[in-house]
Amino acid sequence: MYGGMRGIKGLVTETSVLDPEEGIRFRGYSIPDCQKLLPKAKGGEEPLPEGLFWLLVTGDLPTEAQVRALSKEWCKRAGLPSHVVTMLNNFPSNLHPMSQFSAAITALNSESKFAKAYADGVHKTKYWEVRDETIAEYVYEDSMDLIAKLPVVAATIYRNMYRDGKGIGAIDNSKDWSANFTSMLGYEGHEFTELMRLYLTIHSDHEGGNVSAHTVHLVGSALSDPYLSFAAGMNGLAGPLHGLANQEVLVFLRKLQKELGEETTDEKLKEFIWKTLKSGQVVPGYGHAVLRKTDPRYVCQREFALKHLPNDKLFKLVSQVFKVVPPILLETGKVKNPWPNVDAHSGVLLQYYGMKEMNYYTVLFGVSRALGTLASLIWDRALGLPIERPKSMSTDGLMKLVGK
Ligand code: AMX
Repeated sequence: MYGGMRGIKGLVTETSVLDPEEGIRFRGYSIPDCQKLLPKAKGGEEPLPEGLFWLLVTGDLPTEAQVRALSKEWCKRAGLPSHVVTMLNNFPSNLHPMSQFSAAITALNSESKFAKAYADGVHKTKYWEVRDETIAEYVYEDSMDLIAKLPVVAATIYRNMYRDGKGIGAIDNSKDWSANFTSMLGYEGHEFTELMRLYLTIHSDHEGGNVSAHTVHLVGSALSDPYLSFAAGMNGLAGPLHGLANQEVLVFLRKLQKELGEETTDEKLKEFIWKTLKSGQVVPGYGHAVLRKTDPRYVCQREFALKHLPNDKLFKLVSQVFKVVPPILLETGKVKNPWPNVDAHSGVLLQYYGMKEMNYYTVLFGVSRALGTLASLIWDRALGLPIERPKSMSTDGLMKLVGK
C-alpha cells in the first residue's frame, strides 16, 4: 500500500498480459509472434498496427482484407473539427508537445457520440445492472474516431513546432495508418514508415496496471467519454518515470556524448553512470516495475537497428550502455530489474531517420498507446464494469489492524 501497490492483483485486463520473465503477450501472442503472424503492408516486413488493434479488441488474428478495411475506415474518420485545429495552431511554441496533445484530445470530446447519447438520457437505474449494448457501441465508435484522428493531431503539433507549420497535407485512403502518419509528419522514406509500423505496434499495450492504461480505465469507469479518459492517460504517460523516459534517454545520451565525446571507453562510461546515480538521478530506460528481464520491445528495436543502422554512432553507444549499465544497477543492491526497457532504444532509431526533436517522442508513444487502452475501454463498457473505487486506510487504521 505504501509501495505503489507493486504486485497487488486488483484489475482484470483481457488485451495483454505481462510476464516478468518473458515480457508482453498480446492476447497470448508474443512480439515475435505478432511480427510473424500479423498482416504487413505491401512490400513491408513489419506488422501493421491496425492488425494489432483488431487482435486486441477481438482476440483473433485478422486477415489481410480485414486489416486493409480498418486502414480505410480510419482514413474516413481522420478529420479534425476546426476548433481543435485553431487551438493547436494557437498554442505557444514553448508548450510541451504532450501538453498540446492531451489538451487537443480533451477538446476533441466535442465529437463524442457517447457523451451525446448519455446527455440525451440513459436512465440512471440502467447504468450498471443492464448490460447496455448501446453504451459499448458508442464507446467503440468514439474509440475508432479518436484513433483515426490522433496521427492528425500529432502531426499538426510536429509541423507547428518543428517545421514550417504549413499544414500536414491530405489523408491518402490507399495508405495504411502509419504510412499516412509518416507523410503527415513530413517523412517519405520506406524504412522510416516501417519503423513507425513496428513502433506503433509494440508501444500499444502493456497490461492494465501501468500508469497510462490504469488511468484510462479508472477515468472511463466514471463514464467519462473515451476522449476525456484517454487524455487523462496521456497526462500520466507524460511523466518521466513512464512514457517521458524515451525523451529522457536521449537527453541522457546527449549529455554523455557532450561530456565524454562521441566514442568513449567502458571505464569512462562506468564513471559517468555512477556519477548519475550518486547525484540522485535514475538511469532512464533501465528498470521496470514488473519486468525482470530485458524488455522484448527493446530487443526487437535492437534487431531493427542491427538490420538497418548497424554502424550508427549513437546505436553503438546505446549498445555500449546496454553492456555497462546492468552490472552497475545490480551492484547498487536495490534495483530489482537492471535491464533496459522499451524507452532505452526508441530514440536512437528516430534520430537516425532525422527525427531529432526528443521532446516529441512521447507523443508517438501516446498515439500507439491508444490502441491498447481504447481496446480495453470498449470491453470495460461492454461488460458494464462499475466505477472503480478501492478502499484506502489511514496509517493509524493500519496500525490498529495489525495490533500495534
Ligand atoms: N536507475 C536508478 N535507480 C533505479 C532505476 C534506474 N533505472 N530503476 C530503479 N531504481 C531504484 C528506484 O528508484 C528505487 O530506489 P529507492 O529505493 O531509492 O527509491 C529502487 O531502485 C527500487 O526500485 P524498483 O523496485 O527496482 O523499481 P520500481 O518498480 O519502483 O520503479 C521504474 C520502476 C521504471 C519507475 C524505475 O525502474 C525507473 O525509475 N526507471 C528509470 C525510468 C524509466 O526508464 N522509466 C520507463 C519505464 C517504462 C515505461 O513506463 N515506459
